[in-house]
Amino acid sequence: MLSDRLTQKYTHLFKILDFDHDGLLQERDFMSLGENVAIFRCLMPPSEVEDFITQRGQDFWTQLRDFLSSQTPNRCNLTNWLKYLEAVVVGEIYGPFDKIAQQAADDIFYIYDKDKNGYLSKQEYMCFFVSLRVEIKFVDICFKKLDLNNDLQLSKEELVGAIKEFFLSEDTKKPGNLLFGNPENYQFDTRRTLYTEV
Ligand SMILES: [Ca+2]
Ligand SMILES: [Ca+2]
Repeated sequence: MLSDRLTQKYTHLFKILDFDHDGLLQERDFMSLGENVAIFRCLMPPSEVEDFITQRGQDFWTQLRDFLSSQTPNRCNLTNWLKYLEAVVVGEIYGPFDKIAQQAADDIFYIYDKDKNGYLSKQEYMCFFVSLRVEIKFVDICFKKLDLNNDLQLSKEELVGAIKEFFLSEDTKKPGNLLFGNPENYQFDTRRTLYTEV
């Protein structure tokens, strides 16, 4: 059984990924999100990074759909999403979560480390935030907390640590909880939507 704390964080992520805010994750959410990321990353076709974003969105959806095929109902409502992440973080589906966190950090750096210097600047992290439509007012506090050594940039190690804390930690004080904004106060960037389970 998932703890309240992890449920809150995973629900926060669900709301971010549910691009059309209909209470279900569908293929179109990942396509729209990918397009949004490409726009805020200022990518112009042809672009290898844009192709990568599209591919990752498709891969993610395919993996999720495979999991859903054994669930009832077989669509991705919040309940199934929580079940899915619970299975992922204990290493039940794709192996150790350490490897998944490393891969996710590699992907985030590939997309958002625009100047390819091996660090995410605040500007680059802001692009991550905005492209996921996380409310921008949290960006300063989140960046500051995630930047553990206060060098005003995020290293890949800091990001990997934050990803692990977000998905695994029960401790409400861990900086990684703020990776995708404040999970205690989800607000969509330009409009608010009431959530109902579908
Ligand atoms: Ca949706
Ligand atoms: Ca950079």
